Amino acid sequence: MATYAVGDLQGCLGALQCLLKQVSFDPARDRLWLVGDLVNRGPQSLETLRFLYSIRESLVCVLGNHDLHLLAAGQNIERLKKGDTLLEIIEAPDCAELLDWLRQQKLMHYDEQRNLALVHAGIPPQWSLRKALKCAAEVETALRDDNLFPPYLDGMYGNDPAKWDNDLKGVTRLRVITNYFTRMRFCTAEGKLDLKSKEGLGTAPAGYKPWFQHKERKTRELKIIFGHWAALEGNVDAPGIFALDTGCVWGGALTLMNVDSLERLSCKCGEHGHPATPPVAPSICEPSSVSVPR
Ligand SMILES: [Mn+2]
Repeated sequence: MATYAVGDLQGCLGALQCLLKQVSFDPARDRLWLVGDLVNRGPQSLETLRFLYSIRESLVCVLGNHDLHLLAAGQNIERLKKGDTLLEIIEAPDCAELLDWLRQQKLMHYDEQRNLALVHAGIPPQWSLRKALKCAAEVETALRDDNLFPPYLDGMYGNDPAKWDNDLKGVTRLRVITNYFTRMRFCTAEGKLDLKSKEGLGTAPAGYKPWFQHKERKTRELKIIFGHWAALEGNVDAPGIFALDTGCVWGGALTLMNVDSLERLSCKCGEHGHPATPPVAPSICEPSSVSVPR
């Protein structure tokens, strides 16, 4: 049995199948961890989701901002933005089944034996492992609760407040938690977010750093696998931190890592006879509208 983690799929099913073939992935024996952003922008969002659903017993999946956006659009189709490629999912006959499965997924997975966490964007520096798990669980509970689910999705969008406060309540509290786990790149040591900057390590706004670079970070003993940040190109300068988003949907490659040997493989869309990926939006990695979580 082997355990692999794979970067942001965003509908790049061809590249995923290329990688699974390379490692002779067997769903009956092996495990696949997904950093989230399973869908959107890429060519085969619906088929990607269907494939993942078919091997769901072999998956560990955390949700990304695009997955949450899909859940929100599934409740209200008017939330779809230019460049989203999610309509095919919402109009599919098996949409309810697929989104019901997606709703059950987590914001954070923690593997105690490996001392390893899986998140989409990151864990803010001011949170301990215990705190992070507790906060992730608050959102996971809202996702699974029929009464909390609609107001959570309504209140999820937005950049404010930029910083965690234990006294936050309701959907505002859930929004900040969601922004940390699914959208964060740069923040201060106290966890104040800058959600506008999306480029590489050297482009931090004054006073901010990549979330994993703060030396005060409370989870620095924990190994963390994350995606979301294509501009890093899989490279970080922090021990125990593994960036897997290598921008497949933007003409880069999809990266798969064996979580024990740390060996990495990559496949580009279009390689090995798999369909090429024409990204819908030309040059940006995420929705340009501020009303969409990035
Ligand atoms: Mn993302």
